[in-house]
Order: sequence, then structure tokens, then C-alpha cells
Amino acid sequence: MKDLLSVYFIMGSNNTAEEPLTVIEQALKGGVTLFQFREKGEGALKAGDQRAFARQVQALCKQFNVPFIINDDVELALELDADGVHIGQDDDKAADVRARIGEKILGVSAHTLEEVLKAEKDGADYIGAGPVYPTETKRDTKAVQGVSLIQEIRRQGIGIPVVGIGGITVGNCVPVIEAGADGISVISAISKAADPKQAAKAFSEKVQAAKQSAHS
Ligand code: TZP
Ligand code: IFP
Ligand code: MG
Repeated sequence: MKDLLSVYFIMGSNNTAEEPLTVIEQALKGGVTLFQFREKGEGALKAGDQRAFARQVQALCKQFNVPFIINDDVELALELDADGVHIGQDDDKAADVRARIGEKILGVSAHTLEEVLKAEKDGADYIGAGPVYPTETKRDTKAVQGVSLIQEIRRQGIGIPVVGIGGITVGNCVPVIEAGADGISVISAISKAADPKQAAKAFSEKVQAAKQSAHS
């Protein structure tokens, strides 16, 4: 799991001005290690259009051998036989989701140590901690927390895999790994990059190098 989290790219059709499948394909070519389908917010696809798009993205991820995770929607994840589900604190309860998805990957967003411990107990495979930095992409985030929760998780000796999320760029990703994260999760730094393949490659290089020196 920790290897898969290195460069975790999240995207929906409304996170880019370009052709979404092309952007995702370029990102996969650049070295994304895990993908999350997050079709949410203004201009997001609904119902059948969303399902059809999800299937296309899933097929693309399969070509690159990158696991395909679905945000929030357990039903859709089961229908498509996705590789996993990511849920927030306001979504279905982690223990219930674990029971429904069996061995699939389960990710949970957490903002406090208490939420981390609960998610771990409920069967989460990894934690999304953030927002690390200010973000324009998600409007209803909790307060920016820097790397404090990530550091706290490691200081307490909690071993669950963790990614930092929120406002992460190639220029500010290294401190997230140094704080103890197993990877970084990004939307706009790849989806809105002039060259998504190059952006993914730059993340990959930075994160691999930082993981080797920080976690050795
Ligand atoms: N959850 C916390 S911050 C965030 C989500 C989904 C958005 C991250 O997007 P970006 O563009 O990488 O800041
Ligand atoms: N964290 C993550 C992840 N995904 C989300 N959709 C979110 C927080 C709100 F990066 F997967 F951990
Ligand atoms: Mg959610």
C-alpha cells in the first residue's frame, strides 16, 4: 500500500479545461501510482454519463496497471468492480463500507488523531490527511493543518499508510514526505498542469527521492 500511495492522482471531468481522458492518460504515462475517480462539484457528470466516463477511466487505469479508486460512491465501486473506495467523515461509516467491499482498498479522510485511530480500527487501508496547504479545488475543507497531523501520527508510532492532500505542488511536496507521509495526493497540480505527464513525472522523481532519504 505504501508504494501505491507515492503519487496519488485524483480527478473528475470538471478539474480540467482539456479533454479529461487525455489528461488522465498523460498523468498515467508520467508515473501516477494510484488513481481516484472524484466526479463532484460544479459541472460534474451525473448518473449514466458519470458511469460511462468512470468505465472509460477505469479501462485506462487498467492499461497502466494503476489501481482505480472511487470517491464516496460505494454502489458505483461495487457495480464497476473498482479496486477501492475513498470516503470522508461525512460519508458512509468506514466499518460498514469495509463490510460491503470486502478486500477492496478502503481510504478514509481524517483531520484529527482520533479520526485516524477510528478509521484504522474500522479497517481503513490508508488515511488522507489534510488540507496540508490552502486549496482552491475543494470549497468545504476543514482548516489548513500543514503537516501537523502527519507528524503526530508518526510521533505516536501509528503505522497506517498516509497521504497528504490539499494544495500540494511539485514545489512543496517534499516536506509532506519528510513529515512521515507515504505519498502525496493531488488534483490541480496535475489536472491543470500545462503538461500533466511532465507534472506527474516531476512528482514521481521528487517523492521517490524524498521517501528514500526520509524513511531510510
Ligand atoms: N480533500 C482535501 S483537499 C482536496 C480534497 C479532495 C482537494 C485537493 O485538490 P488540490 O487541487 O490538489 O489542492
Ligand atoms: N483525501 C483523499 C486521499 N481523497 C479525498 N477525496 C479526500 C481526502 C477528500 F488522497 F485519497 F487520501
Ligand atoms: Mg466524501
